[in-house]
Amino acid sequence: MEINSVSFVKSSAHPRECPPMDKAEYAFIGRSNVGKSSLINMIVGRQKMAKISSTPGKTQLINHFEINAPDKKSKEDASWYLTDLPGFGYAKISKSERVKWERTTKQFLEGRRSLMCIMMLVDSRLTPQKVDLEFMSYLGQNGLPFVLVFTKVDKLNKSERASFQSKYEDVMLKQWHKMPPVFITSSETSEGREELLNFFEQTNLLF
Ligand SMILES: Nc1nc2c(ncn2[C@@H]2O[C@H](COP(=O)(O)OP(=O)(O)O)[C@@H](O)[C@H]2O)c(=O)[nH]1
Ligand SMILES: [Mg+2]
Repeated sequence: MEINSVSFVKSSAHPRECPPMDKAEYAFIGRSNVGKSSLINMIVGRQKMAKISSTPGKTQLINHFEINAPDKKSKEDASWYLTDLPGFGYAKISKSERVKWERTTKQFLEGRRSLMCIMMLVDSRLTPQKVDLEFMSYLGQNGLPFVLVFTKVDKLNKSERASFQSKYEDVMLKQWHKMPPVFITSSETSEGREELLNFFEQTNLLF
């Protein structure tokens, strides 16, 4: 899929400041440093669209990006939002900041009716982290649809590459009946980009 244009819409400190819910939307979430901003940049093909932070935990804003691309079916252009959400699980964050993050994020996820899917990012080098599993439980309990996106697969060696996914699934399937859709990505090599764009294109049709 080709992208015509991408633009930064706005940063919002609170869900009520977010742009109108008039377009299909996909929200990227995961622990600080998992690669959310890098993945958005990789998808849109622009190095500096979403800011890549070297200070984890710093971005506490909801960032909306608007993508415009030709639609295969209608032949007209379609536009939708990719949303970069504040990261979680940053060790040095204060309790009050964490509570605030949780309130704002949950309010956003539960109230954003145009949200088609939550892109749950996890680092492919790590075994399932407690905070990630807990967050996915919360999504499941609230009926919020999500897919699992493995990041940084360029950092895996051959044997890690062969086994990371099944190791992850072994843990997850203790808690879930089946796996959500999975995407395997690298912002370094652009692996997974076509699959993600196809997913957005297909899912946009449901809006
Ligand atoms: N090798 C590699 N590094 C990555 C990848 N994605 C992100 N990074 C690095 O991981 C760090 C955190 O990335 P960032 O996108 O800011 O994470 P965020 O906090 O989730 O938005 C940065 O130093 C990125 O360059 C990837 O796919 N491969
Ligand atoms: Mg970021």
